[in-house]
Amino acid sequence: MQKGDRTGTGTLSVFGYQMRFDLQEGFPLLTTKRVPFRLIKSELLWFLKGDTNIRYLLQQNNNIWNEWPFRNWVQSDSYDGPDMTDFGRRSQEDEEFKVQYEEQMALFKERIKEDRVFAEQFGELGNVYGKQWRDWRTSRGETIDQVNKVIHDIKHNPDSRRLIVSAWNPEDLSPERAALPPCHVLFQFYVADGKLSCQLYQRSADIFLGVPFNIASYALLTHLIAKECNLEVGEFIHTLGDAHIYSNHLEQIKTQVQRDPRQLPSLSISSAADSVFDVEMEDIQLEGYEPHPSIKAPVAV
Ligand code: THF
Repeated sequence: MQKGDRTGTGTLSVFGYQMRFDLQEGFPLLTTKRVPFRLIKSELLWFLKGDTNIRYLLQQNNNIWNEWPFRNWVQSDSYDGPDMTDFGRRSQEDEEFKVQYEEQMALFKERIKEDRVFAEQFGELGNVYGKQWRDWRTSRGETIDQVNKVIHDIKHNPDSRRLIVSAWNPEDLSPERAALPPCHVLFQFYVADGKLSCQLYQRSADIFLGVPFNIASYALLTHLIAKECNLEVGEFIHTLGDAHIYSNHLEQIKTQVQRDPRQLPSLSISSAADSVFDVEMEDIQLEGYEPHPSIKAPVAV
């Protein structure tokens, strides 16, 4: 059904949908358009480090999280450039504005990379995934490393029905505490027949842009954790809450669904990295990825 949304873009939406991917059949990266896997890798490694500042992403030339800190910057008292109110929508409607926006964004990115103090203040997304996964703060002032704990539990108590990591922390949902409440809210592991499966609950799913990233990201996480725990990979089960197509992605999707899927690529992880926390970009390689060409679309902010 048609449904309004926070960003004002407009969507077609359904509530509740589930997909299953057998990770033994290949690595689930879309072949009906090229999905930039290096961005998925660097984002996941960034989450796993517990990092919540876009500086690391920019150093890896990954721009997928820039819009949120940029908005904080242009709304702050320290910003004195041209008015950037509603930059997402306006840069699509107004060519002249788009030039200005791109200039300001380029300056912002340079400054985050060059100026550490600026990055600490304006590159922060707040208590987003990395924080909740690795450094959840309790009311008693303790911290919980959920990812480390779940790996320990998979190794020592694989039948447990509590193999869960939650990014949803009700205390941290306001804009002052986090740039965006988590979309991929909670994941659970399951061990059977020597295989590790993972199910993700995603409350809000941007079908064209986000979901291909999210599937590949959790498939990669499952591979990494399975390797550390000496398990094979099982299934990735993706459960969606509000599954939506933004109205400005419809043409792109019409093109995409006319294409025939191709053979899935396979993943190889270097044996050099014992722990998921030591894995580096070069340790993860994709083989046999021959997708249809990429299809561009604007991200709703
Ligand atoms: N907000 C919205 N509206 N959609 C999302 O998918 C989304 N994410 C994260 C946070 N907020 C979101 C950010 N993840 C792209 C991909 C994933 C993102 C954000 C943006 C994107 O633009 N991908 C392009 C390539 C970009 C590039 O090459 O730099 C693509 O074609 O895939 C959901 O987790």
